[in-house]
Amino acid sequence: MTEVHRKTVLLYEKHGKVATVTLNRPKALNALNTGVLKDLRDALVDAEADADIHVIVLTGAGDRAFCAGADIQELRDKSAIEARDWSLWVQEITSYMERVRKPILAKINGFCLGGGLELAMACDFRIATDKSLFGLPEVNLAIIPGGGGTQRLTRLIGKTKALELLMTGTRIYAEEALRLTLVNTVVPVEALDAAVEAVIKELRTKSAVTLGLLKLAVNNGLEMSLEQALYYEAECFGSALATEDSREGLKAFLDKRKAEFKGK
Ligand code: DAK
Repeated sequence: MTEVHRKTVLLYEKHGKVATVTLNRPKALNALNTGVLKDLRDALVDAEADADIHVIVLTGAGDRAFCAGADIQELRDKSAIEARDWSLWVQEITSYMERVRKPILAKINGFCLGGGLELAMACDFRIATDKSLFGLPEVNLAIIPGGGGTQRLTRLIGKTKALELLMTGTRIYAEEALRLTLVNTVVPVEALDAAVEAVIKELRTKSAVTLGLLKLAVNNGLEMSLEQALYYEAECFGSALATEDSREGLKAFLDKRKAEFKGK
């Protein structure tokens, strides 16, 4: 069954085990304003709470952009205090994306710039068309990324290239983004749906609860010392072993049959 919630600036659909969230301002290249970000947060909260949803896909409407960044008009009109409060609120959304206990796939076709790339970097997979363009061009506006861009880009591709992209504001094509391990997969536009489906199909064979634990172990562990992170991994391992699904997975292996997971 497909459930569609139509909102002006964001589309939120559930089909089978997949929730698709579409940034829906194609005329403004899906630029992020407060309305989009509020609806995005609501959609993610709903998808996380819905036990039927296994995977979340985040994408942009139209064929030109995933998202061209924060809405420059809205940014320009903010006072210093409004900008600080907005900043904290936006950072909370991207951090929440990393805590959502379900895989989030960014499906990218076209511009993926500024705040758009910041959203994509908070996702767990980035699957892009070969015509997609990536960058953090904030320096050209005499501002800096404020939605996690300076930190997540550095963690994903390393300091040398991160500083180059941040300081020059250069846009790179998907193939270069792939080389830098900024994205997982690059395909021609006509193969994008199939590439996303292939990842979803693979993830659906896994236990949802295990995927959630893996995501927490990686994302939270990255912020700890190695010693703390290893301890945290052991705690997550303990939680994984306590699930019904792990009992089923281990037993199915010994029974030489395919496991059937329930996400519990
Ligand atoms: N905001 C608002 N409108 C945008 C936009 C944006 N970021 N990007 C494009 N648009 C609008 C254009 O104004 C234009 O609207 P109309 O003139 O038709 O009404 C329409 O989208 C089509 O764009 P163009 O006519 O410019 O199309 P082109 O093909 O010529 O160029 C482009 C495409 C992507 C190269 C160009 O639009 C462009 O350079 N856009 C701006 C890209 C950019 O600089 N992005 C970074 C924005 S700053 C923070 C969190 C996040 C951020 C900051 C703080 N905190 C939590 C504190 C993030 C900041 C940013 O993202």
